[in-house]
Amino acid sequence: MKKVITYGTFDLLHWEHIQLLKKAKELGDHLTVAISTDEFNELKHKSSYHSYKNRKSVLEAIRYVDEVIPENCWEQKKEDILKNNIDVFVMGNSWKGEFDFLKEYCDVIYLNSTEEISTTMIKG
Ligand code: C2G
Repeated sequence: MKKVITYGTFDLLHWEHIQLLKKAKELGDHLTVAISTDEFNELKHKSSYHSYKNRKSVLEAIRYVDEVIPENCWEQKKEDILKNNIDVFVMGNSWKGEFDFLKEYCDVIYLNSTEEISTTMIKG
């Protein structure tokens, strides 16, 4: 079974998030999403409208998502990949190049998105 992982806050889910999750799932058979906890969001200087609990339940309702785990820190990716036997790490191209160090452990793919939408824009 080919396992894929991606990371993010996924607040106020919009169609570009869905596109990313759909394309990520198409790269394998199982998609794990590591969703930023409220505490980690503070570290990212990012406030989310919805709580971790609510953002997690929304993601779990999406057909492309097989498992949701917490993202507590920047440094957990290598351990997550090894512990969960991940084959492919995927992020939107807003992160292009940032996680190339993970190529030692799995494939690293940055997916194009028009980035037309941002949660901040939706919040208004
Ligand atoms: N994304 C996208 N298009 C958008 C907005 C976001 O493709 N219009 C992608 C981002 O590139 C990311 C994912 O959707 O891969 C989640 O985006 P956010 O929820 O904004 O998460 P982010 O703040 O990028 O946190 O350790 C990684 C971080 O947790 C990523």
